[in-house]
Amino acid sequence: MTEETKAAPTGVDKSVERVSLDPTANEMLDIAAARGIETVFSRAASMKPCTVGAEGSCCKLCAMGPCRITGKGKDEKRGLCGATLETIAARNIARSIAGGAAAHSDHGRDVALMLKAIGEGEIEGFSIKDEVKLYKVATYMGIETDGKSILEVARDVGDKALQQFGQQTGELVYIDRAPKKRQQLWRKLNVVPRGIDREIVELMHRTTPGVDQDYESILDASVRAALGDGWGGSMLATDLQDIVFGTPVPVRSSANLGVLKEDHVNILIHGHEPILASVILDAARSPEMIELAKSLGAAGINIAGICCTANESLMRQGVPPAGNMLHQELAVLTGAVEAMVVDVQCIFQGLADVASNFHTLLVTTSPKAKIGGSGLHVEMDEHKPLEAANSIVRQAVENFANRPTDPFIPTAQSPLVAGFSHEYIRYMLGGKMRASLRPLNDNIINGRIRGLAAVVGCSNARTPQDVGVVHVVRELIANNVLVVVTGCAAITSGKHGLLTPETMEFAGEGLKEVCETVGIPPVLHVGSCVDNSRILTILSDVVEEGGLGEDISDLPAVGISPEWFSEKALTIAAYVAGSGGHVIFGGVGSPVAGSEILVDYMTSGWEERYGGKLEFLSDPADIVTSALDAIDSARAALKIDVAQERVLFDMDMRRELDV
Ligand code: MSK
Repeated sequence: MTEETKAAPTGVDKSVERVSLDPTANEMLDIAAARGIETVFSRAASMKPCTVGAEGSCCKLCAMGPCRITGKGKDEKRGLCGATLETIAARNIARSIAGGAAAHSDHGRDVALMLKAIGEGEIEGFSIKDEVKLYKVATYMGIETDGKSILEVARDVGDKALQQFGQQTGELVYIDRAPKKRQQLWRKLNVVPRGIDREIVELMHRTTPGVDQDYESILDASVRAALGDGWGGSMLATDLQDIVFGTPVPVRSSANLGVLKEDHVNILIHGHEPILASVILDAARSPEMIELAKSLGAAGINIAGICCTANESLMRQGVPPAGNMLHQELAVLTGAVEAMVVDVQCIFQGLADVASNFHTLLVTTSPKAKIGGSGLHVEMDEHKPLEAANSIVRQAVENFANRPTDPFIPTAQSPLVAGFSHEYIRYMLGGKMRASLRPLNDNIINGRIRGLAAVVGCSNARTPQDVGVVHVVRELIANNVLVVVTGCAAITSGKHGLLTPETMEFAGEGLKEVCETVGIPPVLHVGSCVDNSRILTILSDVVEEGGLGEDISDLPAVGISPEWFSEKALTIAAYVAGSGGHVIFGGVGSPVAGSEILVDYMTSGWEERYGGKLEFLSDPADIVTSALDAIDSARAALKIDVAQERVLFDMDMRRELDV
């Protein structure tokens, strides 16, 4: 935290005290408790999760159940149809993976539809922001560009992208972007995705009662659907968003609730798709709206973000994130938010209840995501999005007059640098003419950088907010591991001051030297949830650069989600493990913990099959130990292992993490 927080109001409910590493969150929960407003945090304190469901041992797929397989001798027990515990647990996680893949990929589909419509001149106010990337993607897709206008190329790229969703046979085009050895393995194992939608639908079919009853087969199909997301839906979302909204380059901003402004109309944008952020920003910057705001006594209009809409708009327009997923209700509790405008994913239904205690307008905008209640639904016509945005911003501005006289905006905010797209990382390391990852590979080989870690994913009200992410990131950089962050973990890192060049002070000597030379922070913000695909691209590029093996599974690299909550996180885990990555999840434990057979298969079984694995470790210290062990084993196998001391936290660092 860079600034002192204001004294919080009194009326602290001890049951929700210190549920976050972020003092700002605890302050806002004091307000909720004092006013008797329920939040996700207070519900987490009063409602216990179902332990049978949590470990994947409950089958509710048919009307003979639900069948709960628990207790002594559970491995011998069966559901009414005879389903074994491992089949039940495999079906449960498979359906979560299908759900996550559907969410990311449907997001990608909407961007493809948008690009095609831009190419056909059907969307007002949008053009192609990154022409270089448009041509690069056209090349990936084998699209002829000679003699075509930019808009015609955009139309054809949009079309080809849309085909990837409905394709029934063959291979997704982006599979070719994986290391050659990985592609061969996928073909041998018959897990190359044929079409993005096809794999998701087939996974739902397989897991309906009476179809696939072999846990290995169910999990192979899960990996296939997840690969269709990682190397398909999500990768397309990332690429096409860069084409339309611009490929991110480093940008300065600030994170936490202190970015809200007492004398401004505050509009929060929340969800996942950058189109919402883009048009709301355009509307809010129009002289007409600013004039209206001033005429009503505000100094201006302030836009801030929550969740991945925050990441998308932060990276491209410098919009400050007000917080990660668990901050959505806390932001409304300030009483200083005129409108919370949402699109899709990670939006709590409870937001409507919290907002009803204040003047805040909760505005849904997607036909796929309505909340009901007292909220407002202003559907964004994809062909005329600015019309809806103008209407929303106008209503938000007019709502300024209804703001309570006693809003409480904490002052805490931390400066940050975000926007390290994989293109920018290459440029940063090699310059415009020789953009390359060579310096990165060389410094991994010489041991200055011990390895790479992607710290990604959510926050979860069942575990203290931010503790896992902050602990893991700080310990890894102290041990010379270069960290990239996405999603809510990126916002968490930003809130806690880990996304600035000054973070070097916590880095090990080798990593610090590299960061000083290149001029980068040791923790790089690379984007939103769908931008985990950028991490796949970076890993493939590192392999291709040479000197660190022939496949992603050879790299001294790990993927970690210390505080996951969403099924989308499980999909990411499955596509990273299926791509050869060692994945570690923290927080709430394994969703297949009920079946030892499945736990073993997704660790050692997957390691044997894919060279990657998924393990669940709830203690952040264990996560760090496992991550460093995985990195060191990979270094030893590559014969680049130089003995390195494990750096332990000093007392000050530990005290800061002590919750
Ligand atoms: S928003 S999926 S809580 S990262 Fe992408 Fe955050 Fe997880 Fe949603």
